[in-house]
Amino acid sequence: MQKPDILQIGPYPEWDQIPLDAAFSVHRYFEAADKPAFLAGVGARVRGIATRGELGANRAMIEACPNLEVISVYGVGFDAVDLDACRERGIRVTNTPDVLTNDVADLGVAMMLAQSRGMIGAESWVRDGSWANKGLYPLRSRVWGKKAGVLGLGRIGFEVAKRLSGFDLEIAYSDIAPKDYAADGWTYIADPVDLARHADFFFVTLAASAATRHIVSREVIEAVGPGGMIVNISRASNIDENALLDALESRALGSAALDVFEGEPALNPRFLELDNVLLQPHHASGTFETRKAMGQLVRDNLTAHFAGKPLLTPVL
Ligand code: 8YV
Repeated sequence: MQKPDILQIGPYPEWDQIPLDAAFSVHRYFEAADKPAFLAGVGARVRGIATRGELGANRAMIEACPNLEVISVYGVGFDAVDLDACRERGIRVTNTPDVLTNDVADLGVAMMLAQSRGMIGAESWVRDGSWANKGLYPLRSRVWGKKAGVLGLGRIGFEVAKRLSGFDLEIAYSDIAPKDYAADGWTYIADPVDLARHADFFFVTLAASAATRHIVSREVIEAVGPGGMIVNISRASNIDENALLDALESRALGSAALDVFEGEPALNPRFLELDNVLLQPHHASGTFETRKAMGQLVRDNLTAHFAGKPLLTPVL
């Protein structure tokens, strides 16, 4: 039987690439020097797209594939897929929820701890001889017992809040409505600005969409304030990045810990000048165990689709 043709938007680890190549006729978009010419050549044969959360699939790609049936995203976020273009043609879309939830929550909490306790600077303090030459490392802010605000109590937000409870933080959250699965003692605060006023640590954990763009506005950022920290493990588009940079520069916001950036992997050079931001390379789901489970789910969704079976984790 002929293998279905799929377009692969970005690279995967070898342990995913080998079984993907075995099951499908794979056209590697990311290796093409002339991408429009590549799409014009293979587009008509393509029945599936395998992509990554941050890469998605834009309208031009989708329109270049007139026989496209399904897009399988390696990631929980599918905001970079043009869903309108998919809806117009009945193209199915899948993602990889659940398998990455705990790792993403772990990294968010680790970023909060690392940034609050100055662990990156403290590491340099040891390595560059400052400890021996200058003495004790400057004091940093306590974490436990403070107030956390979690913007978006979905799967990842819930796991973040659960972990933060273990650090004796007082939890408040915002979402479109109170959640019945929130633990006793977690306070619902509808308005993000009010949540920000309450929070020492403000976690951005909501799924990104056009509706949530810049939901963390200048007003929200300033409400977190000079003593507060913003942690973003969702998508850069959820935060007004210019307002964030202004506030970090002026110290209207105390600090930030970020795994996602507008235009990543390039980032606004203003970030590199700041000593009050922890920068991470969008790797919250980046463990062997989780990435293997994500890769498997990407393939399982494609396989189910081409076998005429129900998709495992459809979003459209
Ligand atoms: C990336 C992500 O897909 O789950 C998401 O939405 O953004 C990530 O897991 C991952 O970095 C692989 O590209």
